[in-house]
Amino acid sequence: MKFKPTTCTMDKRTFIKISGLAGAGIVATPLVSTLIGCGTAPQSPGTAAPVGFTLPELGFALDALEPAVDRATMEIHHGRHHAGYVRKLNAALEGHPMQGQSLEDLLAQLKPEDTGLRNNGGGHFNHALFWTILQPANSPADTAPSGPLAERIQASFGSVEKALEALTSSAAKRFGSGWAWLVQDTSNPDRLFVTSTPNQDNPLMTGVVPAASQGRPLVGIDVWEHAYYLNYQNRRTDYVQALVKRINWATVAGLMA
Ligand code: MN3
Repeated sequence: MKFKPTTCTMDKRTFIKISGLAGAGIVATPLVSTLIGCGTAPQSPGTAAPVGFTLPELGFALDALEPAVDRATMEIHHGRHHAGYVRKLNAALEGHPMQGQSLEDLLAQLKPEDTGLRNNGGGHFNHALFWTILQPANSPADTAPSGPLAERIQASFGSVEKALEALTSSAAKRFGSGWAWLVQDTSNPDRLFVTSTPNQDNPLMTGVVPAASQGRPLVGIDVWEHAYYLNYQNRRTDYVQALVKRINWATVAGLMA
């Protein structure tokens, strides 16, 4: 059974319900893009309805990630940067043959020269995932991986600490703007790995990123300066170390195939 969103806006309650069910093995596990992704808004016959993706709401208050991420950074990051990717993605899709496709399908078809869709489609997906896998400091949700996710981390990295070290190191070494990822190998679901990509590229862009970076993204860490510079200035590693403590591992487990 494939989850079909009824609107283009991510609904956190729906997401939690679905990821909970998915964790119990009842339904196929959705990618975040499936939850946010429809290229066309519902249309009534005879109306010129607006077409496109919409900015998903945050599932928490703007200051809920403090002190790891400050409120001002969140305001600008979600309300301006992410909103800008959505707006430019919709503009790039106007009259484009890929208009109306899910974000996941769109990303998988991109070629390196599809600059507008690559930067803004990636920007929309990456940020939607980012907001989804973070949780407030006072959240009652799981704070450590468990079940199959914990087993796969153990088998792939040796321990959760080593997995987080690999992720933090990958984030620190990414030169310039980009993302560090925890990825599930699509041909061997028991294998998780860490990689990084430049700009707004991501592991779903199989026509763009190297084979070693392709797979199912479970965690994305934004290392663009806009994600941390107000509070951390050039201390990227401090930001990443604080951020990985805010990962909602129950949500991440629900994103695994
Ligand atoms: Mn960003």
